[in-house]
Amino acid sequence: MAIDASRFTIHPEVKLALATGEAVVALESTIISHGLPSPRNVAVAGDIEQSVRDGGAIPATIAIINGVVKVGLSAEELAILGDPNSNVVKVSTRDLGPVLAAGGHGATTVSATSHIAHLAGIKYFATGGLGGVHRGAQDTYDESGDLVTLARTPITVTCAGVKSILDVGATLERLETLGVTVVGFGTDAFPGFYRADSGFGVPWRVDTVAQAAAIGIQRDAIQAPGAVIIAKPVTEADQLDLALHDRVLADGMAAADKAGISGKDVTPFLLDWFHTQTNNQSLEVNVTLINANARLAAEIAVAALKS
Ligand code: PSU
Ligand code: MN
Repeated sequence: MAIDASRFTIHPEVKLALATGEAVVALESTIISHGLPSPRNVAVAGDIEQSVRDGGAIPATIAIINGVVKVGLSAEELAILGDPNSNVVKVSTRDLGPVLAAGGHGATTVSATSHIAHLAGIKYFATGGLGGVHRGAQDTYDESGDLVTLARTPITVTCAGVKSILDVGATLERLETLGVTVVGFGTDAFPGFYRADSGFGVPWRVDTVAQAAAIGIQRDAIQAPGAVIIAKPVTEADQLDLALHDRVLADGMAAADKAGISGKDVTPFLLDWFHTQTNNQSLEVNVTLINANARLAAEIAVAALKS
């Protein structure tokens, strides 16, 4: 079935960039609606787009507004997503049909954003941290829908690893099983989101944007079905203190358990817990790393055009 054009609109600037073969970078919207506090979220959303422009590419933030998929948003649409009163649903791939059918607003996760970006012909995507296998998943089976979408979506995702609230080792094992390529950018250590080093290694490493771009190009050429993850660590100067991180995480998981938080609410709960309990230090780390990732994704997209 063809895409329903009345339900899928590409912003004119993004459309032109795609038609003329310019570099385009997709951005997710869950981080705006469910990952960052209002009103800072809207300002940060604008900054992330600017970071993509600074890297030489056109940003395409993806969301659902009034039941229409939007690839590239206006300032008004970013404001809707950032407003806690707008009733924005957190949308993973499984939620796309229901939210479109209901005609509501949706903020897309890494999973739904990758899917939509690929449909729109966008090959590069920047985010903060991927979802993955939650700690305690052997009992809860809580594993992010991001993993299976990345397994079947040929896109290059620049991120700071997976969120440190997860079971990082188990997530890396699942990424291997699912055929997702994990590459450290300038590092042999898999980044730990708020921390530069998660304590786990990466199977592949690159040190230049040209090398990073080449991997996506060869993945496309051989039609490997999965994503390439370019994992860029936050700098050691910018990372969250380890003792603070571990203490806040342990308290947050206990609090989530006590409050009966489950399913799609776990990640937003823990992110908010971090921001509150670290006096917004985690928020600053999050903002710093996502802007750095947006810029790097743009540079990789530009490098791919030249090769
Ligand atoms: N990383 C962040 N902030 C976020 C998320 C990731 O720094 O808000 C979001 C992403 O949209 C990711 C989602 O896809 O959390 C994963 O949620 P879950 O664990 O419920 O699949
Ligand atoms: Mn989950």
